[in-house]
This record gives sequence, structure tokens and C-alpha cells, in this order.
Amino acid sequence: MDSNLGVETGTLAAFSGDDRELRITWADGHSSTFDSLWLRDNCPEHRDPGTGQRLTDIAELPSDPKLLSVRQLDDGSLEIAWADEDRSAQFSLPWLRQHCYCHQHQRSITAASALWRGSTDGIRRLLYSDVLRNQEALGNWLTSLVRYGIAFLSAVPCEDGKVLSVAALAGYVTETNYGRIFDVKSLPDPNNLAYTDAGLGLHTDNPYRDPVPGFQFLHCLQCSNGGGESLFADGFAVAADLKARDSEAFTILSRTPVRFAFKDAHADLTAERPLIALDHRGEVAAIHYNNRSLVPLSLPSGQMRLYYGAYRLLSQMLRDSQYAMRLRLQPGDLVAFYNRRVLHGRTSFRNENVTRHLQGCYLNQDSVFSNVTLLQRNREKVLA
Ligand code: OGA
Ligand code: NM2
Ligand code: ZN
Repeated sequence: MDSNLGVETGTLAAFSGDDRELRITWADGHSSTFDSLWLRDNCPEHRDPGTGQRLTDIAELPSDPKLLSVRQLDDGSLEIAWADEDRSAQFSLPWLRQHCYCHQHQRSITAASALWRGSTDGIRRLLYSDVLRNQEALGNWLTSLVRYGIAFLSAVPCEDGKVLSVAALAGYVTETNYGRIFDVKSLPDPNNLAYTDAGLGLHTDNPYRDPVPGFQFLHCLQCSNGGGESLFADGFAVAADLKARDSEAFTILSRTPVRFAFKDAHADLTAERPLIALDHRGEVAAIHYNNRSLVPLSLPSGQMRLYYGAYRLLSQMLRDSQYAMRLRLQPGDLVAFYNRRVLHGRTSFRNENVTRHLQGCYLNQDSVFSNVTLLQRNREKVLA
């Protein structure tokens, strides 16, 4: 669509447009459209140079600014002028490209996930000493954690509290009613089935808490010699398969909030959420699955059986061995996983001459994602 917009074509990109939008066709063929108000809102001069934070508020800007002209400067950037305001601003091409808001560039967390069933070679197992000393190893470990939702470390010294120093490499620990750190071992008077020798089916932790802990680290200090194997499954993969297999069941589980609760002498926690939580784009954002803490369902009677049917199907799929990674954590092993995606469980065990003992902690989600991005940023700097 050609227009009355004064456009001078440059060498790096072709651009065209009218007074409402600027269209750029990049050298690789991708095209981007930028609304004139969006450009006006993002004028670089409206940012504090030190923090990069925006100084203006939308109410201070004209509601329908008209583009007057666009020209490419010698340094490649685009100079954009608006009508009626005597205003122009310069936008760098890399900045515009990076901020393209076409459908394809509206990414969500799940887009960065690689689904796995049972296992995959991509899931990393690194030596703790390497991750401690070497930024690249740390980056590989955390990248696996974000991409697959799980990553392992070996030879983490079997010291009380060590899980906290490992956690500090990844993000910030979330303190809960279970403490900053919790000891998973069989106790005489447990407040949670986790503190028994019972098997635990695949589950996510603490769906009764808001927010749900993002990441969980479990450090094996002592393993059992009878049972006590660990199970892990990619909940995003199971959810994708459920959607393909029975879209109605998927819809029921993603649209029906259910309540979870945990109570003991010191805590009374409850939260309501669907077993499969979707983001605003309708993509799976989290799995909340914990039969132990699901309260008696409260649904209109016409929906009860339908709900149970969908819940049973998900539960059966989670028992399918094709999804489960099964292994016995050895002393010194540490598993880190994204608790909103990867389900974990264990087989029952019997302490005979040894006392099975894991130490765990939770980490908040954004601190881990932030560190992964920082490491990637530093890596790009080194390569540049
Ligand atoms: C838990 C748990 C796994 C295990 O403590 O929540 O799932 O292997 N433990 O003991
Ligand atoms: N523990 C191990 O979410 C749960 O209730 C699972 C969590 C007690 C911190 C157990
Ligand atoms: Zn658990």
C-alpha cells in the first residue's frame, strides 16, 4: 500500500508505509509493521539514559500521531518525523528488528521448551566442580534446566545444607513453612507423606501455595538400598499428548479450577487452580498435579463425572512408562527441576541399614530465568 509518507529507501532494509504505520522488509525477507503510536511511545528520548526506563506515560502522548516522514541516516538508523508536533526520533535497525511484534515474535516461555518423553540426550548431567568453577558449564546446566525443565549435577559434596550453596548458583531460595531447606526422610510423626517411606506418584509440589514454587532442587545425601527410585516426567509433553488424544478432556482440565490444601499445626494453605494452567495465549503454562493435596471436588453435579473422566485420563497417562525417566539418585547427585512443568515421584522404600535422606529447597522462578538470560548475555558479549 503506497502512501503519502515521505520515504527515502536505504540499503539495509526496504521500508514503506502511510501516516499510521511503518512497514519494513528486512534483508532476510521478514517484514515488520510498526504502528505510529507505538513508535511515538517508544521514542528513545523518552527513556532515562541511565536505567533505560520510560519517563513518559501514555496519557501524555497524542492519541493519533501521524507519521510525516522516514529517512535512513548514514549510520543506518531510521529518522522518523511526526506531523503536527515538530518532532523526530531516531530508531536503530537492530532495535526495531529486536522489537518486531508480529505474531511469530510473540514468544512465551513454553516456546523455549523442548518436550521429552522418558528421556533425552539433551538433559544435562554435569559435575558440580565444573559448574562451580566454569561459567560455560554453569550456563549449560541452567540452559538444560530451562529447556527441558530438568538438569542433574553429580559429586555435590554430601554436606548438610550444601543444596543451598548449589541453589545460590541458580537463583533465590524461597522460604516456606517447610523451611529454607527441607529434609526428605522417613519420620515417626510426619506432617506430609513425603516424610514417610511411601511411594509418591508423579506430582508437582505445593499446588496449595501461591505462587507455586518455580524450581525445586533435591540433593541426595543417602540413598536407600531397597526401593526409593526417582521418577520424572515432562508435564508439558503429557499435556500436549492429552490435547491431541482427547481435546475435550484437555479443555475440562484447563478450564476447571480445583482447590488444593495443606494443613498442619503450623500452616494452613490453600489455592485454587486448574490441573493444566494455560497462559493468555492458550498455551500450557503450568501443570499442577498432586492427588495428596487435592481437596474434595466441588463442581456442579452435571460436571462431576465429566471432570473425573478427564482427570482419570491424565492420571492414567502419567502412569504410562513412556513418559517416565526412572533412576536411583546416588549420594552426591542433585536434581534440579521446574516444578510447574516436570512432575516427580519416587517408589516406596525400606530403610534397612541406611536412612534414605534427600535435602531440598525451592527457588523462585524469575530469579532462575533471569540468571539464565544473564549468562546468555555474557556469553554473547564474549563471542562479540
Ligand atoms: C517430595 C518428594 C521425592 C523423593 O519430597 O516432595 O517428592 O524422592 N520427594 O523422596
Ligand atoms: N515437602 C517435601 O507439595 C508437597 O506437599 C510435597 C513437600 C514436604 C517440602 C512435599
Ligand atoms: Zn514432591
